Amino acid sequence: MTGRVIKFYNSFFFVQVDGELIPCKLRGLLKRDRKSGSAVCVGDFVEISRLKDKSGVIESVQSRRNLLIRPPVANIDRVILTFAADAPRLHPLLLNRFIALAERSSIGEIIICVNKIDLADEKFLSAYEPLYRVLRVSAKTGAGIDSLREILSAGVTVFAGPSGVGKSSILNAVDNRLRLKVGTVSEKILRGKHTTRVAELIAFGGGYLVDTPGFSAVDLVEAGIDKNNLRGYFKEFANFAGDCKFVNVCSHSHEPDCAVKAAVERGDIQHERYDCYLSLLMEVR
Ligand SMILES: Nc1nc2c(ncn2[C@@H]2O[C@H](COP(=O)(O)OP(=O)(O)OP(=O)(O)O)[C@@H](O)[C@H]2O)c(=O)[nH]1
Ligand SMILES: [Mg+2]
Ligand SMILES: [Zn+2]
Repeated sequence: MTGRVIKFYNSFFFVQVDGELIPCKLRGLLKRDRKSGSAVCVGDFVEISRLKDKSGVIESVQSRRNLLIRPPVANIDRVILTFAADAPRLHPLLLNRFIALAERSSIGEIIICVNKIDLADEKFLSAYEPLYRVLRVSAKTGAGIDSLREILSAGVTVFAGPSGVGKSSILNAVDNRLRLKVGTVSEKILRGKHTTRVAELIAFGGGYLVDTPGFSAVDLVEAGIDKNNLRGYFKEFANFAGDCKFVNVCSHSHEPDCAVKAAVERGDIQHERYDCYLSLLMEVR
């Protein structure tokens, strides 16, 4: 039987086969390469066999269309990078770190969503609107939730972002039957307690929503980002990089006659994006 992994919980992969949710263990062969990455992820399509006790065994995993690295979710259609206008405040470097990671994961559609617009005015993201779709919402007042809901009606959508920004709250606002657990920011920060513990595919409309545990410290190197590929994840650089003197190898940092740097000086590439690029480049070097 073929099914889809909906969640991993209590050492079982829960595989959806037609209308049924089957708790499955891994075939020993698959288990072995688990430490080298995830042999099976939420979102994977898998072949399973049934045991007498109604549980199952995952025999093999179908090849993935894509894989979001943090949190690991396979075969997704869009990622909504979620932040808060305040509490916790949004910083450009964190935003660009998340964007680079999403670009690295080959996700078709990357959307930036700023929640808690009832708390503070959010201005700096308008500079990102030529690059990515930006949504401004409030789970509390319901502002922007209708247009968000429309985007979610098909495909698999993952909500990713720091703890406390309100990912679970937004999903509850989108569909009040979900009743996902929500925690206070002070609980999360003072006690280091993340409210959402596991990523889970939740059926919604014709697709799935994925609530994920928040995270902030993302190791880019661990995600396969290095000094040679990082520039490829700043997509607007590609419009200019062909004119660099050291075409294809220019890191757009110290080289002479760099067309990306020239574009930054002319204002054709946003300064903030470029500064974040340089910071992340230092980090992966
Ligand atoms: N003022 C305001 N507070 C909000 C809004 N959305 C969520 N909150 C609050 O923010 C806190 C965190 O919300 P959660 O939904 O648990 O955040 P999360 O991103 O799911 O956090 P993790 O599961 O730990 O990753 C809660 O106290 C919510 O009530 C909003 O739009 N406005
Ligand atoms: Mg949550
Ligand atoms: Zn260059």
